[in-house]
Amino acid sequence: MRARVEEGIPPRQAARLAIERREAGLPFDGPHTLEAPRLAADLKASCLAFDEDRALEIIRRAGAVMRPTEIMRSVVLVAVAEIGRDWEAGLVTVAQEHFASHLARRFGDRLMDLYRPSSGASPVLCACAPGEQHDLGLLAVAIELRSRGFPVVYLGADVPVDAVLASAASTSAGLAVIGCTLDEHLDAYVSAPEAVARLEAASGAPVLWAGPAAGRVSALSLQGHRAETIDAAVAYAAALAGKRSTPRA
Ligand code: B12
Repeated sequence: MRARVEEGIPPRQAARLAIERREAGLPFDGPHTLEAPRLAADLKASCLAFDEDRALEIIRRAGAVMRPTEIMRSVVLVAVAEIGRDWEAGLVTVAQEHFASHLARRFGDRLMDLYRPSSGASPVLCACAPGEQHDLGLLAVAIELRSRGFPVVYLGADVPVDAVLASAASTSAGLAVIGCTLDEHLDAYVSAPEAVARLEAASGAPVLWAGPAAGRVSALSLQGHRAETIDAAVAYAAALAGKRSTPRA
C-alpha cells in the first residue's frame, strides 16, 4: 500500500485497492503497469457477457491505480480494439462489439466533462471526416488534450466539411484535427482543396489528419500534417497549442 501512496494515490484509495486485491487473491502491491492488461482482459470478458455492472466495477477499480486518461487508453480502448479484432475473426458478435464501443463512448464522455480547460490557448477543433463513424480514437485525443488543460471543441463523428469550416471560424480554433479511419471518408476533402486551404488560413496552422487513414494523405495530395496514432496526434496538437497559450493571471 505504501508503494501506491508514494505513486500519488490517495491513502484511502490505496487502502481500498489493497483490500480488493486481497479479496481477489491478487498479489498485494504489483506495479500498476502490470494491471492494465489484466484489467483490459477482465473488461473484455465483462463486455462479452454483457455484464455492465462488472464492467463498471472494473473501470472503478482501475481508478484506484491509474489516471482516468490511462484507463481510457490502456484499459477501455484496448478492450474495444481486442473485441474488434475478435469480431473481424468471427469470434464475437456485432452486438458484443457494439456493447463494448458504447461503454467506451460513455466513459469517454464522462472524461470530457471531468476536465475543464485551464490554458488560454485557442481551442483545438476535433471532427471526424464526413461519413466517418469511428470516433473513439478522436475522442481519446480530445480527452488527452483536455486533461492537459487545452481547450477542445469536439464535434464527433461524420462532420460535413462546411460545418468544420464554419465552426473553425466561429470558435477561432488554433488547429483542426480531422479524424479518419476509412480512406474513402477523406474524399470530401480531396475534392475540396480550397476548403483545406481555408481551414488552414482560419486556424493559422496546417490541418492535422488523424487516424488510420492519415497515412493516405500524401498519396491523395492533401496538405497538412498527419498522425496515425493517438500519441502522435496529441503530441502535435499539444505542442502547437502550448506555443500559443497565454498564461492566465
Ligand atoms: C468500434 C468499431 C466500429 C464502430 C465505431 C464506434 C465509434 N463510435 O467509434 C461502428 C460499429 C460504428 C463501426 C462501423 C463500421 N466499421 Co468499424 N470498427 C470498429 C472496431 C471494432 C474498433 C475501432 C476502434 O474504435 N478502436 C479503438 C481504437 C482507438 O484503438 P486501436 O484500434 O488500437 O487504435 C490505434 C490506431 O489504430 C490509432 N487510431 C485508431 N483510431 C484513431 C483515431 C485517431 C483520431 C487517431 C489519432 C488514431 C487512431 O491509434 C491507436 C494507437 O494509438 C474496428 C476493428 C479494429 N480492429 O480496430 C472496426 C473497423 C475499423 N471497422 C471497419 C469497417 C469496415 C466498418 C464499417 C464499414 C462496417 C460496416 N460494414 O458497416 C462501418 C463504417 C462506419 C463508418 N461509416 O465509419 C474496418 C475498417 C477496415 C478499413 N480500414 O477499411 C475495421 C478495421 C474492422 C474490419 N477489419 O473490418 N465500426
